[in-house]
Amino acid sequence: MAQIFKHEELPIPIHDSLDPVYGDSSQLEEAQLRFHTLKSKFQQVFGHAPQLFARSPGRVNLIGEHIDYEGYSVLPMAIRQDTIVAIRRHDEVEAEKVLKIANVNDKYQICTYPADPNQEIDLKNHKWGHYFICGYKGFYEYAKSKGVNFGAPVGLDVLVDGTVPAGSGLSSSAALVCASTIAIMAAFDVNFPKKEVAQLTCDCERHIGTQSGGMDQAISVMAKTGFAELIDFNPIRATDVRLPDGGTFVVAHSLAESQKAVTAAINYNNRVVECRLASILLGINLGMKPQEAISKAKTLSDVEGLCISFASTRGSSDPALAVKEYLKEEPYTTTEIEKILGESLPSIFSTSPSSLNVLNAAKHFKLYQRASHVYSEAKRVHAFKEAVSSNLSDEDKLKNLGDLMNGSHYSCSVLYECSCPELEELVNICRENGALGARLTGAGWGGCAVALVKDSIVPEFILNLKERFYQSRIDRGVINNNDLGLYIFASKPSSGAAIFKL
Ligand code: NG1
Repeated sequence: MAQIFKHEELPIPIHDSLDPVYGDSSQLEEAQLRFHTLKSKFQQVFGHAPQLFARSPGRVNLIGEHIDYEGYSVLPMAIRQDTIVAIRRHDEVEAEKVLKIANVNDKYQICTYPADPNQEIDLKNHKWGHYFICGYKGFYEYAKSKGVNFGAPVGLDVLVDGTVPAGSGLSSSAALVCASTIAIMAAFDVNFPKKEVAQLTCDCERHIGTQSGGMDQAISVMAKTGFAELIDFNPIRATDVRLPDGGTFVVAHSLAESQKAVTAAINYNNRVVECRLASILLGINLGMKPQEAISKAKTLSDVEGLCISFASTRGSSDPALAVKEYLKEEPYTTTEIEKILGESLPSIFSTSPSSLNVLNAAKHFKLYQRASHVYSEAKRVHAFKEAVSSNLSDEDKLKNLGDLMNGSHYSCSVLYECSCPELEELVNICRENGALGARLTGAGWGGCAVALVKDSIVPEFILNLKERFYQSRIDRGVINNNDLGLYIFASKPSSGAAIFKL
């Protein structure tokens, strides 16, 4: 325990060479090339060398989907793909007080923002550079809360290089927000404990308009090579999980891009609002007064105790029993819910513009299905962790984990409705080709699937997936054959965020 506590208390590591993060193999050569390119491009764009670099990895969530924002633990691991941010802070005397954010990938045009940390992010006009501004605003808000004053804002030159595919469910957005925030911190010569950086980056990513949980930022900041992590919230905490030998997680992209920020009102934030409404209705049915439920039941974990007390009257400890008893399967209309609450929904959500967008777009609310998913998925996370630490043979452990992953996918697809036809096809092909389990990973509605595959069949598995899923897409020109490695890869747990002063 003492050691885990220490890890979270430690600041973001600062390295003067690449090998502590990128190892000493071909990955190191690749990284050396990336950093070299970044340096020369920085010089070319800004006429100066960068002051330092920060990197933060993407992640694949092994189990625990759409439950972090409900306060439940999740179990992701960091992947090798990451985002590197090169930065230079201007001197106070330099006239130009502007943030210039460029990307090594020409697809992303240079974005310019004022250096004002209080600026509003223009959510109607989505730009990739907004994610940097999330970090920028978050950094100043955090400094203010700690009573640190950095004086008048100065200009920043920034160059980004990311290898986490965008909209893939592998947390490209969190990798960018975390790397940006950490680069800004380092440029101002400050560093904070990892658990504080995890919380701060989670809070600041919400400036983009999604009501995200803290999983992605927590794993990106706190990951350790060789371990998946069980992430708990309130407060954020990471516990190492060593995965059983003999199995490999293969990540495969469905090639459907999930535009989470753009579709938030009908997808991601819609589910957050549905979970809140389900919590309030459960609270009322389990004895709370409507006003009390509205003010206290923010997430399904807030009413879990009441649900368990109810279940205990039936000889069970499963909160889902209360869901079955008190929520109806048919979707609820706004009028129906308002009648139960005695208050209009826009008034309940009046302080959250992104929730008001959800209310405007929603035709009905599937409360039974969403709550059933959350409570069952939370149990699967713990079952996963228990299976890993059990006395079972590695083979039986892997089989158990595979079954839990399949259960998670079913729940995401049928109850939470966050899958899509491409993901369904991909997950089925994975299972038909020998995966012990396969599921969508991340927010869903596109992006990646993760499959648990016996080590011995990994090359054959990847070849089969190429033939059955990717070949027709290569033939249609959706992707290039040479890029296949970007869309399907086996992944080992890699390390978390770091600062480089090279
Ligand atoms: P991705 O897959 O990165 O969009 C999102 C949320 C997570 C979590 C998952 C679903 C952000 C930054 N991340 O992940 O917190 O809720 O969906 O489990 O919004």
